[in-house]
Amino acid sequence: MKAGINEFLEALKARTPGEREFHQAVQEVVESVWDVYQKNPRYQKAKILERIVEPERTIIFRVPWIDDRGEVQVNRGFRVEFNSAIGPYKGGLRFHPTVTLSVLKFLGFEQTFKNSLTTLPMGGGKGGSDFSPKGKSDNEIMRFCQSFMSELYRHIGPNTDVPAGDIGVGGREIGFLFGQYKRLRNEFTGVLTGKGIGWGGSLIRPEATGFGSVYFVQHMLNTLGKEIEGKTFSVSGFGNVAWGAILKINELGGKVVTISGPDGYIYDADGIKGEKVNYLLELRASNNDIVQPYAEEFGAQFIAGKKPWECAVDIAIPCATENEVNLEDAKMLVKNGCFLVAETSNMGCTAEAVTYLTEAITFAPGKAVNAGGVAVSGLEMSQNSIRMNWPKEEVDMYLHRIMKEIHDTCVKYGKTGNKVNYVVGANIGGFVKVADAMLAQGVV
Ligand code: 2IT
Repeated sequence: MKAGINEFLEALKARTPGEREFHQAVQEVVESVWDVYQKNPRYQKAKILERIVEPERTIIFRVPWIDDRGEVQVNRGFRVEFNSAIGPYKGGLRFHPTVTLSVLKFLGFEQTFKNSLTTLPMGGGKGGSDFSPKGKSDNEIMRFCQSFMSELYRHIGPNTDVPAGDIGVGGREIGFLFGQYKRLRNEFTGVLTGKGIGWGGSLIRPEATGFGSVYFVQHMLNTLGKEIEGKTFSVSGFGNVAWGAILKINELGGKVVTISGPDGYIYDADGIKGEKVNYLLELRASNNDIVQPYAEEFGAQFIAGKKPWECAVDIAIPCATENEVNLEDAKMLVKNGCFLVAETSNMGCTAEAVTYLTEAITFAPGKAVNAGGVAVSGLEMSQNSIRMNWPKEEVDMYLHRIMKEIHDTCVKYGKTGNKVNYVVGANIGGFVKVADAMLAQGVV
């Protein structure tokens, strides 16, 4: 690592002790943009890097609620408003016991560059809570969402900060959150995305992250002279993102043989298709956070306590959570013939896995591959602003176009010889636009 980078990261770590996930996300970006930064004295003079790693605002609050037995529960709520240089803060809410300030700072930081890559005017933010939806009743989830929004509502707005879903926050939770916001503000506005179709949501938003990821894979394959038809995929996770990706892979003639949960993974040699894909939605709605019931329902294999990366496939699409692919997993994938990894979870691969995969095969990072989700959130905001609903063909057409533009940006900034370094391309492409906007707006 270059001495300057090391010095920068050491100073960051001293200022933000223990924020491991945040440090990991910053290190990847700083390593990618360092040379661009060194060549631009205006960036340096304006201390763009020092400013860009500091959230504009961080809100941490108590979320008290009453469970079904009448007992008081207390969780912690967060909203990290990271960067508003190119638009209102935009990014999801995560409800999961692993949520910490460090996790949300890494996510908000990533979101800033991801949103920049989408070409739409959205800044970066992320929020959530250490609340675990697992095993909770719908009423408990509603009471939690209402309490969470009773504080959050004063910090957000359609031109200020527009949250959406992430892990543990889907259509049901967005509904409860939106209802409480509307009640408190007495305003029906596009303050959240991922809304239901009948009340301001956008067609294709539920599918968008998965669809966008597969469109991105199509472009990656094109540059290699290959196509999706006939390829075998391993997918991790079983939520909304995995569901969308699996739908699109099937449509394009690929075969998906795995999904996974915290309990282990499913291997379905016949392919996860047809009614099996819709079953994923039932699994998620059950609030149990396990995939094993799939094996019982469809007679597939369940491998307890393991990750799907030990299976032989052509292409791997991690769709679950951060650091779900480590160096050992990455080596196993490559050894078994995998030639492309499209990271669809945010920071789904450890730093070592990213370095290894980038050298060994073709790898693209989450902030490029999974940007279709937030891109369609941006389109939902546009539709809300003009009080219109676009047909699904139109939304899908924009999504296609945006994923192609993100791929083009990665190629523009990341191509050396005949190989594309998608990590470098995405980081520089996302960074330059935000940095230039910060420069133009002065020291704020
Ligand atoms: O990580 C992400 O991009 C999301 N969870 C979606 C964010 C959004 O605002 O739609």
